[in-house]
Amino acid sequence: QHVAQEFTRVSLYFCGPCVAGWKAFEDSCYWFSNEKRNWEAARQDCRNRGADLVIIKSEDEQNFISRFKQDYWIGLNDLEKEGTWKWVDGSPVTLTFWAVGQPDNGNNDPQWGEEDCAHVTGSGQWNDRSCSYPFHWICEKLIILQIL
Ligand SMILES: [Ca+2]
Ligand SMILES: [Ca+2]
Repeated sequence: QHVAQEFTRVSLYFCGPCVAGWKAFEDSCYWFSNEKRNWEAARQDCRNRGADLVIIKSEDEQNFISRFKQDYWIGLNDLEKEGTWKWVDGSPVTLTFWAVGQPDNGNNDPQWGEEDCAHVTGSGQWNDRSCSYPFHWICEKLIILQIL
């Protein structure tokens, strides 16, 4: 048991808490896609990785995400009921970082169509966009430490 504990401690120190390709931040690992996909396909990719689209729960996490200065799908949509935003894990949306004037559901402009999925923009603020639009995406997985 002592050896197992020591192994965990040493591997966390040298390898970090996340597997290769994932970035650690607080108690989660994050994966940033190189490709662009629609929201549903992006979410499916995260689920295939044992994760889900990122859920932003704090100002620190928002700052971490916005450091990458790119459009990324996040795990937030109002697909079920227009104007009622929900995180993919069903948790309530308490803290938001919408850009000024957003979400606007496409502002009734046929050019944009219905906008039911949320993404972070290059400036880090959130916007709603048609779920069929291809963006990069961020997956998040909780770090579960099992110290034997
Ligand atoms: Ca909408
Ligand atoms: Ca919008």
